Amino acid sequence: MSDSLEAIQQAALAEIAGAQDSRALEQLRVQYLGRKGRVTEQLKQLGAMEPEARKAFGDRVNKVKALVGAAIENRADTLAQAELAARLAGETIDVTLPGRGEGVGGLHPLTRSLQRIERLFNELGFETMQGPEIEDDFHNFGALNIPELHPARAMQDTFYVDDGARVLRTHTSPVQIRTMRAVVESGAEPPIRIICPGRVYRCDSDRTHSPMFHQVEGLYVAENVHFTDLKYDLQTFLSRFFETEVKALFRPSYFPFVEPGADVHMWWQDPTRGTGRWLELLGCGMVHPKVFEAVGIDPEKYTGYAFGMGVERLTMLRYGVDDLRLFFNNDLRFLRQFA
Ligand code: 2U9
Repeated sequence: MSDSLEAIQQAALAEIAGAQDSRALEQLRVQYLGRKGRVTEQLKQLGAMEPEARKAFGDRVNKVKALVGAAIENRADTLAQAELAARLAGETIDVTLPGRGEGVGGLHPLTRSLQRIERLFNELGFETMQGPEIEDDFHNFGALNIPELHPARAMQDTFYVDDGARVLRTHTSPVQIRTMRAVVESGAEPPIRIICPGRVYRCDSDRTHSPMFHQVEGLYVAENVHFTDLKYDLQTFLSRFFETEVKALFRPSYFPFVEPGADVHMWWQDPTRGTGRWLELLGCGMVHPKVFEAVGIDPEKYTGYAFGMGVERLTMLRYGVDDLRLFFNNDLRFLRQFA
């Protein structure tokens, strides 16, 4: 065997034995047996040799090639076994370790509030109704006596979809419209006593406004429904919701879909300072005759009251939360306090 072939073989076997991973081994394979590898290069000498010598040298080169190839295969098996053993050792699970305990989830404060409001009204005889969050102009505006040029329709308040053909509902009132229409179309008559909880959308965002928030609206339609019924029912609800005898104030206000309309305030006593003030809670009023006409209910025969409240606002007051965005950040330190 020529000196350099012998040297190449020794070097190859030594390096292969020392290869630490399959990548290094692959590099050695290229370095020795590749098309331009050190063993392959030896074959170039064949051209300058006598036929006798050529055959003998060719045989030697091929033997070295086979030897180095076999050494690489061998080492590859060893490395693969070591790598597998290392992985298995790393993935061992100690099944005798104690468990970490089952984390128990809790309801979001808004969900709790929403369910609580709904339950309190169900107890007063209101049935829960729901409807779509994408609405058409008639159900969200037209039927509610919100005229074409009313500011509530302006771009800054309403999210339009389908090139303005439909809207994300700006209140849950379309559910009341749909319910009254369904009653009329079925040939039935009032009384109707419903509560409509759900998501609503307005193009508005700051410390006290979120582009998506929750409302609960209510509607009671029957013969001889009066403003006093509205006052009594809301007073009852508020005292139960805040778990104290709420002092309520009804102050005249304007909404296109009610007449008369009112804002409801409650007296808020500061226990530490001994002072107090009126806080606005919700809006309400007697259903506007035009709304009854739009759905086909006779306003001469029936009257009704309606009210609307923001669930976030009521929840903030009940729990003393001062930033609306806390409800939507999903910070567990905040949420866990309600679990
Ligand atoms: C029909 C007829 C009348 C629902 C009403 C309010 C007054 C009101 C606000 C409270 C806080 C909206 O979320 S908020 O910003 N709502 O003040 N809502 S009367 O009146 C209706 C609804 C449906 C058919």
